[in-house]
Amino acid sequence: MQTAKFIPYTGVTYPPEETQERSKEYYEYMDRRRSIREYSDRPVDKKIIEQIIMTASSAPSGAHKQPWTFCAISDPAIKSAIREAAEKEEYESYNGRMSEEWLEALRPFGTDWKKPFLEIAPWLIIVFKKAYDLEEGKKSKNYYVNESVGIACGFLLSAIHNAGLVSLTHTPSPMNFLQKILNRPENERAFLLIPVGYPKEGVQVPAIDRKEKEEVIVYY
Ligand code: IYR
Repeated sequence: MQTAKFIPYTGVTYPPEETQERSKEYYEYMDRRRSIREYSDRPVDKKIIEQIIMTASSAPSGAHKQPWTFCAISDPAIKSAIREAAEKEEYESYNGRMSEEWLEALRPFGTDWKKPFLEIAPWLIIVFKKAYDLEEGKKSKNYYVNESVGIACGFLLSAIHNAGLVSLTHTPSPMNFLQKILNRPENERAFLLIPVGYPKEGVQVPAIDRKEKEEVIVYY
């Protein structure tokens, strides 16, 4: 049986004014993040990707199981294989699998089945969730897997934005081709595909607003 062992907390606290200022600045900084669908082919150093991923992996998780694997892909041949397979699925989705209501909801974003960013972005990070761990053939259960991996992806997106890079939360559907192309073990399921890089020069983004505080916060 394991026993609990505790160490001192090393996080920082700030005086109230500085707390006000920091929370405001962080909000304003994060509010400038946008999903980007057109990328430059400008390279991004592997060390940067590693630091971003380790930020994601610092996220809280059920029973601290960290039930995730981040596959970081820069190999052009693998990116091409992913693009080909993703576009095949997306073509089917846009031409019959998605409902008219869904297609209508996506119209403001101008998306279609073509996904050139999968080859152009210097990195694709594919996040896999692990419903259970597999070590030396032995299964052990993970907890709150979707919540944990979702939070880690949030950390990932904010780390990418903080580094001055851009990303997209892409969900080709179904995503099982990723498990095959990347030869992932049976306990891993693709969760999100996130291209990372610099935006294409002059890129435009959909003109959308975010909800006002009154629409998203209820105080009691
Ligand atoms: N997976 C498709 C469709 C799509 C679905 C949602 I919900 C979006 O917010 C955006 C796109 C695609 O990536 O085009």
